[in-house]
Amino acid sequence: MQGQLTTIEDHIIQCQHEHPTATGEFSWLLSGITLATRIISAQVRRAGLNDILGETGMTNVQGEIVQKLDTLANETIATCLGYRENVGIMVSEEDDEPRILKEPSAKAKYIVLFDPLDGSSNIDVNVSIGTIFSILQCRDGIASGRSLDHILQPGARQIAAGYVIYSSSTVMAYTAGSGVHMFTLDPSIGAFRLQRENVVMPKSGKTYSINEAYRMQFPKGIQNYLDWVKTDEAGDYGLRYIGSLVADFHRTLLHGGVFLYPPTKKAPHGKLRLLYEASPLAFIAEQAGGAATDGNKRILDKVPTKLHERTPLIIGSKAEVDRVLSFWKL
Ligand code: P6P
Repeated sequence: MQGQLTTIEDHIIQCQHEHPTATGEFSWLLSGITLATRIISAQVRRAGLNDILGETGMTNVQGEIVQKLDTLANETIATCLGYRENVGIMVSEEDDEPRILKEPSAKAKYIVLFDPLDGSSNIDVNVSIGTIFSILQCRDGIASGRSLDHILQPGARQIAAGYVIYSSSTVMAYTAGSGVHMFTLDPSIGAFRLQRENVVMPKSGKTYSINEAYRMQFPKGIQNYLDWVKTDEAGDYGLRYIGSLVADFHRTLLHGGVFLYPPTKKAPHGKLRLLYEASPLAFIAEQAGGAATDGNKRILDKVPTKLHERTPLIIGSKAEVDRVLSFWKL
């Protein structure tokens, strides 16, 4: 399907024989996300021209200062998904509680979880930012009204996951369990066009991505890894850290290497959120042949205990993730 004009919606429907979730209703759901991210992309591109840079003066449930574009992105996604009759519950990094759009039912069976604008502290300095999303299915047989019972599922149960990076171009990557596929937004037609099918993460890569300013707060094993990468034995490792998870992950997916956000004294359980950051990116990483762990457990096996649960995250090429673990677990 390369070359011809294949939109993401076409792709889902054309592949539906490959996996059960890619039915027309799934394509309809995903079109709500692509519509929202097209609107967000347009706003991000004009951020310096409209009065949407800077802070709202509010603080979110994460204790982070909310940027104007955070709020805009959050409400845009909520509005676009609100028109999808098959979405029952929405979970956002920006919302204290889940939004119950419709009581979970055979019809309103999907749960969409998202970080509407990850890396938003970088907005004002024109650094790449992104949207991350995860799609779960409501569980059968659970009494309605107990939304957390539907939401707190391990990442291995995701129906689909993806991200959109707003950078020199706007690129969406998604998986529905049959490989990772990448699309570039073509502003001239307002559609995401197929760029690459079945993206494979390089099996290894000498790029490590971590905020070394926290070195003294990391576990000793991580400090030992950070010493090792600088030795002649390791060879020519390079450090790349954008400080925007979606951008650091996108580079890792395409070029290989490893991204690390270990526990720190300030964030003893890690800084990144399990349900709508680590889990969706772990699904993509594994579908592309990579790996993702919290240092003890595969990210996709972790059963969340609360909505905004945080987790340490080591994600990237399998050989590099295994190498980090070999130092951490010494
Ligand atoms: P630090 C952005 O605020 C974010 O949530 C991720 O996008 C990014 O990977 C991380 O935090 C950066 O955190 O502590 O290095 O500034």
